[in-house]
Amino acid sequence: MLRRRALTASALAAAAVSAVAVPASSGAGESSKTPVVTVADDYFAPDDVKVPAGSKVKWVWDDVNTDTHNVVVTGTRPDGVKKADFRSSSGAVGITYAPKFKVPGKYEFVCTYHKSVMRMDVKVTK
Ligand SMILES: [Cu+2]
Repeated sequence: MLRRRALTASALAAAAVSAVAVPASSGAGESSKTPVVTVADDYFAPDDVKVPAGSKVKWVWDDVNTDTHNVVVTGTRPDGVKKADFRSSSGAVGITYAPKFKVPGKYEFVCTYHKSVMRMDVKVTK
């Protein structure tokens, strides 16, 4: 398990580097990079992300997954944000999900297939 996490961490680092190289299509002048979260069997890495309002967070499904996963916001979310606003499709591999966070506050996400172990927070600052 430790070994697996280490591999994922280096894959994450590589993904983060390529994310920096690709400028955001909107948000002129923004230089902030988009955090990348790996969706794996059965955890999110990292499981705590902080971004300024207006940023995206990009979830990327690990290529070696055998379980089905999704990313769904829980009841822990800012007022005015609907549950339907943050819900990815479900699958094991080949999925990316990169919603934009406009409303500041704390968002909790789960994989609905592995709720007890796959949970994470996104904190959006003003
Ligand atoms: Cu899952």
